[in-house]
Amino acid sequence: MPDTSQFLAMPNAPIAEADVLLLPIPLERTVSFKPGTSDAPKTILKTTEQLEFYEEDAGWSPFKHMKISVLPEFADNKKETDEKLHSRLAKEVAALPADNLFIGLGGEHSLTPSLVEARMPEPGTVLFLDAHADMRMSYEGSRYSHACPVTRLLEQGHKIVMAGVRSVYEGEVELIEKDSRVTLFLDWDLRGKGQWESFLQKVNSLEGPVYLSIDMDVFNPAVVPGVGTPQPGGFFWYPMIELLESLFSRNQIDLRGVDVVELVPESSRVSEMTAAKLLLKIISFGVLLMVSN
Ligand SMILES: [Mn+2]
Repeated sequence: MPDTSQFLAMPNAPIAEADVLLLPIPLERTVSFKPGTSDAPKTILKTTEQLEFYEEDAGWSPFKHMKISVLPEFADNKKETDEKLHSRLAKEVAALPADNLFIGLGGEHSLTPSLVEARMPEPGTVLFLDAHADMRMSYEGSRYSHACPVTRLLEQGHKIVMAGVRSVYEGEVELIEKDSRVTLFLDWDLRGKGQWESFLQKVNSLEGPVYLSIDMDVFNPAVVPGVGTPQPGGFFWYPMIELLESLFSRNQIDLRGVDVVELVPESSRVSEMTAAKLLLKIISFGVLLMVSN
């Protein structure tokens, strides 16, 4: 029996009928600091049982109007090489219907390029929210490390808008400075006068195919203490909502997919509740965007 969870304890719709497809990906191969992200998809989905059906920011009950399907977990076959695993992930996601809101629930950040390859084969923009720049060529021997996804995304030909970054090494700074395809909003810079507004404006001016990747370590550790590689600073809850509203109110974008990665469940359960609620917001705003397009 494949291992299948539910969102808000609702029955899963048949894949072909679903407005929202959620794929749990409990991938954990290259985590470097705090382990446990392979437990995140199941724990976050279990936590969704505590959410309300009403979503107070958009002011509606999204599930009265849409169907969701939580897919069986993408299994990590430990005998498979990283390369084989990632190409199987891309292949399985590419085989899914495309006329829906797709959400990948990690698992470590190395899964993003495979999802983007499947959902956005032509050049587009990846909005990459992360405490780290994740731009190493390879890390601890693997090109498929959670420290490398941005490098893979650039190789695929995408533009990157990166925000919340507050931990970079010198080589990454040099790469960002010379690559005009990368726009960086350092976390500290977002605190400057008018900077947050210009970031929202950038998000609100995106056009064409767009993919959103949220590393939960973009949040301040007081909001989300449970992540693999925490960093002081970072986003609080309402700025994240504001950011999502800016992105999803933009009906010129063609949103190809979203992922939420790198959570590590912890004893206070605040981290998994924040991730569960973030998923509810993404689904609510994302379906409103699909309907308006
Ligand atoms: Mn990351």
